[in-house]
Amino acid sequence: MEGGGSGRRVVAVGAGLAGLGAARRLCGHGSLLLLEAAGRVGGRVCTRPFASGLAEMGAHWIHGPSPGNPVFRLATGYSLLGPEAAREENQQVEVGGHPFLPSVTYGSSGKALSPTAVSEARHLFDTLLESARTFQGTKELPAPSVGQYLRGEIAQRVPALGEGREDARRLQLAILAACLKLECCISGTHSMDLVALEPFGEYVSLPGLDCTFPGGYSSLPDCMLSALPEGTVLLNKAVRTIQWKGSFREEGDEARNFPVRVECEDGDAFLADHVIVTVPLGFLKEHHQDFFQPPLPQRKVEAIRCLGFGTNNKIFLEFEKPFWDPQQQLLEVVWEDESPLEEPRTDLEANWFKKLIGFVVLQPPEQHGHVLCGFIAGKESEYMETLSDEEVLGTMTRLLRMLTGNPHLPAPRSVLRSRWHSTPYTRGSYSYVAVGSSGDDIDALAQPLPEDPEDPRPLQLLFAGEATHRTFYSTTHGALLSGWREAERLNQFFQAPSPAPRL
Ligand code: 6YU
Repeated sequence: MEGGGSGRRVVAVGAGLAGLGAARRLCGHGSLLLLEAAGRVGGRVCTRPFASGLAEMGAHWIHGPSPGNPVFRLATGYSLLGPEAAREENQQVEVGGHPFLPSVTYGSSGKALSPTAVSEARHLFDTLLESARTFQGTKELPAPSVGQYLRGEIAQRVPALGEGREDARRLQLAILAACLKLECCISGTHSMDLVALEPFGEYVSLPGLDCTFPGGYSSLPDCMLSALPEGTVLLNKAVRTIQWKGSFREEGDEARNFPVRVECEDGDAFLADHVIVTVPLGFLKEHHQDFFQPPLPQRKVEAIRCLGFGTNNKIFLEFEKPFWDPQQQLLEVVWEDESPLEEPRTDLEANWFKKLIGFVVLQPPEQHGHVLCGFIAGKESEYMETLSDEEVLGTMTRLLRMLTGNPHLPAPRSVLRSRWHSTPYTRGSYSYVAVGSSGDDIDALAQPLPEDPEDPRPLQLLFAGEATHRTFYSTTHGALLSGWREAERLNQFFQAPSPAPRL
């Protein structure tokens, strides 16, 4: 062991980008162990083989690939990105979280919708969404949630929609309902009525044309793992409890007491001075009461309880031949009888697939084959997880036949979907700032423990992970930065002169 912190023992829990990032920054400062429940690193970055290429079960794009994005910088450093991502003009594009892809929009009546009608409704939606980001610090809010605010604004504009023609107006409303579903996928929530309006503008979009990893997103955590000394990461090592504020004695040559004891599900236990907890908010929501002994302070529990953590899943479909035009990269779905001003359907069994927003065409086909990637959020997505592959494939086939108006459209050859809600060590997809919470809750979640700055054994528990980043929550770069933040906190502590012993 070299450098400051020598002799200090650090355990990190969770080998996603937050845990791996923290581990890399801590290398050489004390002894370090990274415990991961799964049999692989990467967490919600998870690439699997599918068809003739790869499928991203979790994170898909680098959102805002530009020099200000640490995932972009790291991936560039490891030479993991294609030539498009390296182009400077692509790094300057402002997409505001909605990358533009050439698209076709299918209506539920089996016809492609007029691009003019679609872009008119989308333009209105984007304008309203932009205005939803302007309420930070406002005391008198027009509505508590983004969804209620948007629906209120849409309701006021109903008479002008579709230039007053009833059928055109109904179509505009149906497209606006589809826009709300897309926003649910982006925010990882069941309904935009659950997303708080006041802090909505606090999330920061970085410049850059969203890009993918030609060799799979998992190539990034794999490279990060290779950069760590062998033996740092223990896989299939699920942590059951973290006892802190304790005095745990380790026998041996350097016998001493440690404040934290990490016990794994297989019975192994590790003593530490500091533990960086990077488990997802979904896992914390379900387990924090038993996971930490003694329990977490009330403020931390409150943050865990009130911040949002929802589900966004993907359904990959492989086709023998494409039924879409080669230039189309996005196939969108609009249910023509829906309106954001009406209550959504609640019968999940009969209607779950209507929450699907559409499909991204995986590019290039020479690498992936003919593969569509559907996105579906919320309770409908969680219901989809309970179905068999055959049921999902059957429903997708019927849906696509209806949308294309072609009852003979060949069924997909194979299907693969994510199930993030049922994944025991994740329990959902990513965090959002829910009604009843704010950015302060994100900061409270990130706060290390014990709270007392005078505590003689500080920084026993540190918290990282995407849900602890106030402006980049829900992203890979937020996760990575949060891991670096906590590693830096420890490094600074290790380098600070030791306080004089209390008399
Ligand atoms: C991004 C994207 N993206 C799609 C889908 C998902 C996510 N994200 P990890 O969970 O990775 O690691 C924790 C580890 O802890 C894990 O390995 C566990 O096994 C382990 N663990 C748990 N319990 C344990 C225990 N007891 N013992 C030991 N180990 C334990 N992000 O940048 N681009 O395209 C997408 C997408 C389907 C599921 C995404 C995307 C989110 C990222 O994947 C995610 O944030 C990070 O990987 C998390 O890393 P981590 O280390 O924190 O946890 C206004 C406003 C809007 C706000 N949102 C806008 C942005 C939208 C986000 N984009 C989403 C879109 C897609 C498609």
